[in-house]
Amino acid sequence: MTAHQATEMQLQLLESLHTQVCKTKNYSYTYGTAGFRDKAAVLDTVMFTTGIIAALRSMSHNGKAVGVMITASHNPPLDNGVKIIEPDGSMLLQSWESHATQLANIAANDTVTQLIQYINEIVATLNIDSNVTPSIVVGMDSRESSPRLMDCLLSTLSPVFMAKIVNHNMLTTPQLHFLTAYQNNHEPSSDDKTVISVSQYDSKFQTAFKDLMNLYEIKDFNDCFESLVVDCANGIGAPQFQQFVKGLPQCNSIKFVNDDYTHPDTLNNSCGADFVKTQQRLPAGVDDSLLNDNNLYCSFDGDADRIVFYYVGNKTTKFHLLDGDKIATLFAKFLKKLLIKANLTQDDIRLGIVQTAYANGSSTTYVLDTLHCPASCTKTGVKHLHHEAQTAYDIGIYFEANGHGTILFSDNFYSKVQERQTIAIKENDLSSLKASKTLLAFSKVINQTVGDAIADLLGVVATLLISKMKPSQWDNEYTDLPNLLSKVIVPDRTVFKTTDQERKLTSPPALQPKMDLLINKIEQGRAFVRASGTEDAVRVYCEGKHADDVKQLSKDIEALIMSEVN
Ligand code: 16G
Ligand code: ZN
Repeated sequence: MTAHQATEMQLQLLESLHTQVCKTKNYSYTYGTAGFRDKAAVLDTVMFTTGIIAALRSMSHNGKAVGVMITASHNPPLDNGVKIIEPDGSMLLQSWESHATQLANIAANDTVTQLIQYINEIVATLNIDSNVTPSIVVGMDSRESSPRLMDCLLSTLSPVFMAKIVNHNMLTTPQLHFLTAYQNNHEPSSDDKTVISVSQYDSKFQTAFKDLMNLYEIKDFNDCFESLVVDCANGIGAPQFQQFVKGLPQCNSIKFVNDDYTHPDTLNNSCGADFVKTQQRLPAGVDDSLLNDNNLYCSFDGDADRIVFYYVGNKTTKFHLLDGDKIATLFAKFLKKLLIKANLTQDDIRLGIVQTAYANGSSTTYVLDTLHCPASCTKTGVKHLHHEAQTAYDIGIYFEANGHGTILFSDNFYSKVQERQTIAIKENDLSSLKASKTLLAFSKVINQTVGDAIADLLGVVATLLISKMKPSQWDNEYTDLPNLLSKVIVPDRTVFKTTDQERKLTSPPALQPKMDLLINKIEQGRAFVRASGTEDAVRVYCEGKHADDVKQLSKDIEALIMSEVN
């Protein structure tokens, strides 16, 4: 719809919907690191405008399906949020983030005429064909506010934009990323009655996992651990993964905790990936009956796009975290070995790891010096890591330390491995043949659209089982340097500006030189400060050889920040 083409009726409709739906006024919104996030109570206006932006984005892609997910991930139950997914399953193109921000702020602070004017501006500047019918795929997490916000989101799509809508209701964020891409790749013919649903996701990843297990004749987890205990953060990952594993006989021994998604007030409460990673301890619900040093444990976050693993040490209940850095290095070691077995060199297929400044220094040293793989560092936020993995490597393994990540395999990867497979068949080189087959089968277990707790879990379990590796062996590959993450509330976090992938502050100007003096005083010291993209605070990360030094460094930097901003 554009003003010059819209009928008078459509304009009136938009005006009355704007009045009905956008109750939050005089408010400032930002499309941040992972979309809009805020208290659910103020998100009606944002949902209304996100529907409009998603429709325009789909039209700009000539009607390809665009996804919209309502979730606030690991945030508390009363928060919510929304993000837009590109037709290929990746995150919204960065240049559109400012359109999303501006439209939300106009809807909250200006008149409907200005709103329509801005929509027209987007249409004109981006040369969008207003005759195209938009196609939108929507989903939401299990929060109490999600259905209400879904109504706000859908309010304009049918009446004003006549959009084609596929509503998947409750599902995980990565499932929606996958199904958005799936819908665009499987445009049904007119006589095809296939309904796109989560069952396509399930069967794709179940089949991939079964194929990989069959290649190694693996029937259960027994070689590596007794059971796998999955903490679902009381979120949507619980019913989705419970349904998923029904199709997998190898996964019979999985036990679930914190799977009460029907009580949204318990979401992320003392459980889930964020709790386990930041508190470095077991989540609620893992009681004595589940504590076993032969078990492997993992935690999803509220929308199941993050995962961390852990185990409890021998004879004590000492907690050992296997975070995103450990997952990335596990995958890198496994895949590198397979490449060598398949007679593929680093020149044929470039395997690399993408991390952020939060990666433990030991993990980076291990990647470079032990695995001899290249490592890149990007700014925080999945879109940055994803982009680097896609552009710099053929096997781009990207993970944030908090457990958010996946692996991207390039076209060159597929063609080179297939080539090697043909040669191995000709030469009857069974070891190389099996390695090539494993590489191809493993790539199918991974959700390449975005980090996915379910797919990453399958990848980790398969890697451990094939490598016959116990959780403690995985952990012992390298030892994390002691580290501390804290946050400081400041009057205005926007004055904190960084460079060098957020590893150095440029503003306030006096802070970095003062921090450097403190950092240089401790052994293997490293620290950085950055403004959070999701909370009104600045984050301080410190690491060093000795835990006491790290604690002191963290305190000193917090004090420096306070003296600088007050
Ligand atoms: C968002 C990001 C996550 C990042 C976190 C940092 C996505 C999908 N999620 O949750 O990757 O680690 O923000 O939060 O990009 P911060 O800016 O508050 O430290
Ligand atoms: Zn999440």
